Amino acid sequence: LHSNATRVGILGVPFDKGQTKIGVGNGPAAIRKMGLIERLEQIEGKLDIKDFGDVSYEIPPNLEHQNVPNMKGYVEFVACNHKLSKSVENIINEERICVTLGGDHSLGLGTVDGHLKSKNENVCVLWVDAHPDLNTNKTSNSGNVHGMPMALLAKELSDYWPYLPGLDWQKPIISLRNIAYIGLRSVDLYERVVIDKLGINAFGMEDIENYGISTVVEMAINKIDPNKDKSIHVSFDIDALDTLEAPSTGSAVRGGMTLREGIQLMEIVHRTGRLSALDLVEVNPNIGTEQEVHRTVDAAIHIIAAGLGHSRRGLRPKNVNTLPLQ
Ligand code: 6HN
Ligand code: MN
Ligand code: MN
Ligand code: MN
Repeated sequence: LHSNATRVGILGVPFDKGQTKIGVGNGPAAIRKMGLIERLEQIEGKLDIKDFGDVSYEIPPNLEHQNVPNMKGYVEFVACNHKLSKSVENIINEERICVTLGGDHSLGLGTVDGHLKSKNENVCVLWVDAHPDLNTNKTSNSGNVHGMPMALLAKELSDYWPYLPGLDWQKPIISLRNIAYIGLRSVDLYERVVIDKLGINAFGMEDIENYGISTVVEMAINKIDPNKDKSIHVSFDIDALDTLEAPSTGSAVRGGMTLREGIQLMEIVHRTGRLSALDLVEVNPNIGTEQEVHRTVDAAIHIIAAGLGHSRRGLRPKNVNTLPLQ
């Protein structure tokens, strides 16, 4: 029955040590509780969904007393992402689209790493975010590692890091040529320098305003996957959306994408047929009123559903002849 169904794996990562606000670890539970899986089950063509639960991790004894200057929560960050990388690799190798629910965006290190190690190793990344998350421990003003995953993943930045204990499993193996940003509007000084110097594909809010979201998404995908043969990883930080659309998040920046633009972006990615991993991160149910939390979680579910084929045109009936239309 399900042989042609799109296979999906859901993975929760209740990780919050990449930043300092309480609550982002409750993101996966809030998204599940509001009915993510039930909403996905209504998608046309019926998905084959398996929930892999939440990632848990232990700190290996040799890591316990390690630290790196200006990287808060370093040990937890390393241990959690190591475990996460393996889980993502396994889920993709089961031929499932891996949907990772965060948690803060430092988990992007583990999800992209796991994707690159899977059999779909030819990966390109759409990083949908108000922020580029491209700081090193030397350039970060906050010391929060959720602002650093892209700089750890990038081949071109490997020389800018000090020795990172316990991170030997993570190879900085993706070239920034295979990455595109969409939604940027809060870029730190050195992030700006790196984006300009290395010519990173960066589509900011002004590009969305000038060209429209469809053209921006198509331009971004054409840049990072010109031969249409790569496996697409979307790392969607909910703060890419405007604060009015997604208020319950820790690094909100006004002037962002509408939910409509986010949905359109994900529908276009879905239609490529090459979506292989989707992270939905930075939903913090401890920020804002009950209504604001509801709005934010609902937006997250709309984004995920659009990426997995939910159509705003509605469902087609299985058998038109049985409809009471005479
Ligand atoms: N995020 N650029 C700021 C920093 O602290 O490095 C903000 C990072 C935000 C990270 O939202 O995933
Ligand atoms: Mn982010
Ligand atoms: Mn962000
Ligand atoms: Mn709704």
